[in-house]
Amino acid sequence: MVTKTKTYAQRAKDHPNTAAKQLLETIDRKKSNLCVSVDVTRKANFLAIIDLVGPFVCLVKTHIDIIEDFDHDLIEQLQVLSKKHDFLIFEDRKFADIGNTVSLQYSSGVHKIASWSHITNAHPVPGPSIITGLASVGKSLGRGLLLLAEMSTKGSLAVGSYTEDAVKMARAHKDFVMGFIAQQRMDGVGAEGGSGTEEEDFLILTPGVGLDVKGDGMGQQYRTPREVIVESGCDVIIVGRGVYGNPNALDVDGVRRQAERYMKEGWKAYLERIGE
Ligand code: 6AU
Repeated sequence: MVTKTKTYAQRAKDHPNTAAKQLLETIDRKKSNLCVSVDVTRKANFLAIIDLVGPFVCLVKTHIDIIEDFDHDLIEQLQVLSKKHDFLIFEDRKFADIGNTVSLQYSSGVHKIASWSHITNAHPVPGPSIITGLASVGKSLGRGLLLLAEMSTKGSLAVGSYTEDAVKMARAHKDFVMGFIAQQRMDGVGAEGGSGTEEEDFLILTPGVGLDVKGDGMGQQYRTPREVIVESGCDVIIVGRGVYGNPNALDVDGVRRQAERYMKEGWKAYLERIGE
């Protein structure tokens, strides 16, 4: 697997997808393949956690629709933090509807996701029209889309031919699809003759990462950064509760310490993968 052993910097150099290139460059610059998922419901907590983890991440992942006191100022402050700490923003919207509906959900409503989120994701379940619908809004803005080819949860239905078809859909829309939410590299998956496709470089962003526990009692399954980056060849580790802990009793030093810990583990695993 050629891509697996290339450095992030080498992959950034010629990457045709704007958002993928930006993310690879950020990873290389900050020596961090950590994305922190900030799944909290209050604006103050949300911004406080992002300011704490900012120095350690390449990407901040949001679920903007869970924030109870959302307002436009939150987006402005998020963008200020993105510049201050040099990270990209990924709204984990998991679009899953017809092209027309997702284009409206992406561009409009209260959240206007496309205007501030560099990266978003979608379930491939509606077929290729979900990509073209989202691309009609995001492509000219230089945004990138991740398809959910697999999920981290126990009993996920996104396996086998579903995953293969997701990869084929992405291959047909490489200008906008930058990669996958998945549990392993997708090189060669669904390719004719089973061969790897050297000219493609999809980024694999992987949730379900934790160092201290194996699950959350609600279907989530955790693997270590080493399992994800070295053994499965993924590119970015996505960590939520493992970093911020209990949002109602925020431990400021603890959040910083955990972010640094996951960043170091993720980078150590990457160096092992590329043979350094
Ligand atoms: O580390 P956690 O378990 O606290 O949070 C994991 C985050 C959550 C999920 O909505 C998301 O990752 N996620 C996704 C994404 C990123 O699309 C897919 C998946 O298969 N599993 C998963 O946990 O915000």
